[in-house]
Amino acid sequence: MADMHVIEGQMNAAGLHFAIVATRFNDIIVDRLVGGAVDYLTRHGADKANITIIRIPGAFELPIACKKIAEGSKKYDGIIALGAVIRGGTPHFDYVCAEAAKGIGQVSLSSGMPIGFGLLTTDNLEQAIERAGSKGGNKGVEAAAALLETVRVLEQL
Ligand code: INI
Repeated sequence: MADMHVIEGQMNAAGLHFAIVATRFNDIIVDRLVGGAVDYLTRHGADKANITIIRIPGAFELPIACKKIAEGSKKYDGIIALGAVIRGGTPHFDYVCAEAAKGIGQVSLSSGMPIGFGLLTTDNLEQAIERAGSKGGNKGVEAAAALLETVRVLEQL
């Protein structure tokens, strides 16, 4: 039997341009996600000069910022969307999470721009801390890794 043809992404960020969109809301957590994403990209060959960090108010604003970046110019090969929504006592959490996740997905599909989804949605601050560089890993690193792999796969399709 002939060998299968397998397409997969090389984890090499050299020469690529990235936009990291990060919320100011819960910045104590989000700054750790940003640090993780930048660290991952540079350790995989990205030039720091090719990484742009864009700060926005909260997770609800992630889709519109991603849309503007994706459609506004051809400056970037991919976007990493970072934020943290932490459940409070009201349904506000559910609306913000749903709009952010749905909106980012829509922007990615309609624009064709790959977006790494690094939005923490947790019940409390402790769970967020766990996923921002402690025992649960770092969601910013995961989003950067997924984005890089996706960029490298899409360029072969
Ligand atoms: N934005 C977040 O990024 N995280 C949150 O936990 C959060 N909570 O809990 O309210 C939050 N709200 C702000 C929202 O994203 C918008 O910035 C705001 O509603 C103005 O549009």
